Amino acid sequence: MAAVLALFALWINSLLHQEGMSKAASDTETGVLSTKEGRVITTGFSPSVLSSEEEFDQDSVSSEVITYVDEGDGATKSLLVIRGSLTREEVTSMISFCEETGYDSLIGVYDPSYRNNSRLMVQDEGFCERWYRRLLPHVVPYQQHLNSMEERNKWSESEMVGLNPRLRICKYPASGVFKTHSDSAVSNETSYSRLTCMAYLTDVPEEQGGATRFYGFEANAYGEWKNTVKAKVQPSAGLVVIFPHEYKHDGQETNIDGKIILRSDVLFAR
Ligand SMILES: O=C(O)CCC(=O)C(=O)O
Repeated sequence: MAAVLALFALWINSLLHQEGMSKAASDTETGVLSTKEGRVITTGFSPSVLSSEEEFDQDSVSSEVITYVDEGDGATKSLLVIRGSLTREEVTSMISFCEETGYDSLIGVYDPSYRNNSRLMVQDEGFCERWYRRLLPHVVPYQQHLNSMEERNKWSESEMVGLNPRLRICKYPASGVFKTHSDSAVSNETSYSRLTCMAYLTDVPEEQGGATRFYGFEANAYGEWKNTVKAKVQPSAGLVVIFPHEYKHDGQETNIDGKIILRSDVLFAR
C-alpha cells in the first residue's frame, strides 16, 4: 500500500512540474467556457530557433510607446511596441516548427463566436531567456513610463524576472476573431505576471482587418458612455506589443487565413 501511495505522489508531482505556470484563480477573460490546459510540447522549439547573443544585432531593436486616455477610469494607458526583437528568419522557422507539430483546436474550450483560433503550447525556457534579453532594454523604461502615468500601478515595487516559458502560439482561420477581453495572469510560487507579451508571426495588411484593438470608454454629446477603439496595432511578422493584462482589447476579425500570434507574459518576483 505504501509503495502504491508513493508512486501516486510521484505521478502527481511530475504532473505539477509539467504544468509549470498555472492560471491565476480569477480568469478575467469573458466568454471562457473552460480554462483547461491542453497538450504542451515540453521539448521546446527544436533546434533553438533564436540566434545567439553574439550573432544577434541588438542595435536593430527599436520601440515606441503608444498612449491613449480611457475616460472610463480617467487613466492614460500605454502600449509598448517593439520592432526587430525577432528576425524574419527566426519567425519563419518558428512557423515551420508549429506547422510540422500541428495546432490544437479550441472548439469546446471557447465559444467559437468569441474566439475561433487554434493553439499550440510550447514550453521553452531557452527561447524565453534569449528573447527577454533582447526585450529588456525597452521594457525597463516602459515600466517607468507606466509608473509615472498610472499612480495606481506600483510597478517599481517588484522586480521583473523574465518571460513565461509557456508559449501559446495561436493561428486564426479566415474570419478569425478574438472578441473583447482582458488577459489572465499566471503565477507560481516565486513569480506572477502583470504584462502581456505578444509577437505577431505573420503580416496582415490593414485592409484585411486582424489588428489588435485596444478599448476605452468615451462619453458622447448626450453623456452616454461608449466602449471605443482607442489604439490599434496591425500585425507585422516579428513585431511585439506589451501591455498590462487588464487593458481591454480584441483580435479584430480578419479575412486572411493564417494570422499567427505568439503569447507570453512578463513575470515579476513575488
Ligand atoms: O490576435 C490578436 O490580435 C489578439 C490576441 C489576444 O488578444 C490574446 O491572445 O489575448
